[in-house]
Amino acid sequence: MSELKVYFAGSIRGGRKDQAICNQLIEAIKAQGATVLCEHVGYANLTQNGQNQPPDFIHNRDLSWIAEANCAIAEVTNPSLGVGYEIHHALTLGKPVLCLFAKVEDGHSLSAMIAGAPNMYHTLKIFEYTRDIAGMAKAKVAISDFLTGVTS
Ligand code: 6K6
Repeated sequence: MSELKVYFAGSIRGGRKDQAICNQLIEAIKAQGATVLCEHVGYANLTQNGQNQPPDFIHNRDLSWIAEANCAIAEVTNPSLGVGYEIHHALTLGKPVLCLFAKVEDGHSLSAMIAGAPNMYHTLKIFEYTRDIAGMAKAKVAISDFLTGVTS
C-alpha cells in the first residue's frame, strides 16, 4: 500500500477537554508514517466553536475524507454526536475502525451503541486505555498493531 491514510475522529462540540490527548494520539499515528485526515481535531486553537466553515461543508468534506481513508481511529472517551456519526459511517463503508476509550475519573461508561457494535461490525475494535505514561504507551502500541493489520 503506497500511502496509508487515517481518518482521526475526536470530540469538538462535544467538548474539547481531551484535545491534548487527541494531539498525542495523532502524533503516534503520524510516527507510523501514515497521513492523518482531520488532524485539526488535535489542534489547541480549534475551540468548541469549530472551524469557521458552514456545517454542510464540514459534514460533506469529513465524509469524503472517511471514504478516502484506509481506516479510522476515534478517541471516544468524551461523548460526541459527530464522532459517533463518523464511526458508523466508516463502518458502513467497511473500513477498519479503532476506538480508544479511557476510563477516566468521572467513571462514565462507553455508549452501548459503540461498546455493542463489534458484534455486528467485525472491522470495529475497541481499546481501553489509561492516561498515565504506561497507559499512553499501550495505546500507542494498539495504534501501531491496528495500522499493521490495516496494511497487511
Ligand atoms: C463548524 C462551525 C462551527 O463549528 C463547526 C464545527 N467544526 C468542525 N470542523 C471540523 N470537523 C468537525 C467540526 N465539527 C465536527 N467535526 C467532525 O465531527 C470532526 O471530524 C470530529 O471528529 C467530529 C466532532 O463532532 P462534535 O459533535 O463533537 O462536534
